[in-house]
Amino acid sequence: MASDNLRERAFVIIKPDGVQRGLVGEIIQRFERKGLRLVGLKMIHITLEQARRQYACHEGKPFYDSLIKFMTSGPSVAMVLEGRDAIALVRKLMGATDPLKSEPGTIRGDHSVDIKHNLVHGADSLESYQHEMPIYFAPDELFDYELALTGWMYYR
Ligand code: IDP
Ligand code: MG
Repeated sequence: MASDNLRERAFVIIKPDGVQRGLVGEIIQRFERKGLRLVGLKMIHITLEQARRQYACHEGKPFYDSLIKFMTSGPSVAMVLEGRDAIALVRKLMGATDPLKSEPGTIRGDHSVDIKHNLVHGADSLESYQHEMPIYFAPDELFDYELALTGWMYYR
């Protein structure tokens, strides 16, 4: 069931392959069109330390070293999106990790063929949001504002 919190925040990274492939606008547009609004946005080159902190949960897995190398290989775009059930919505719009499982209509389902080069990262729970977002954003880099269209998007 949908929550009453219209201000849940989700953390997303467009990975280096998304920047290299010129898909930054396409990916941001999908989130905006759905009704999520940007409250933070910046281009970053993820450092080794940031990547290790972000992916601490995957340390020791066979793909860990190659994932860290990939994520630090070039510029990425980090963002925070806000809206009802933002975390789950972002994950739905992203699609599954495995290209054979990501449905057409999702970002990964429409644009990626590889389990590693899958264009986007999205924190998958409130706990991971709280762990990951502060690695990249300072509090004054996030914006509180109202959208005039809110009343047309949400039943209250
Ligand atoms: P997620 O990004 O959909 O949450 P996770 O299982 O958390 O997927 O894995 C983190 C990232 O590690 C993936 O997005 C992908 O880039 C990479 N990855 C996951 N599994 C594999 C694998 O089996 N081989 C290579 N890279 C992988
Ligand atoms: Mg994950």
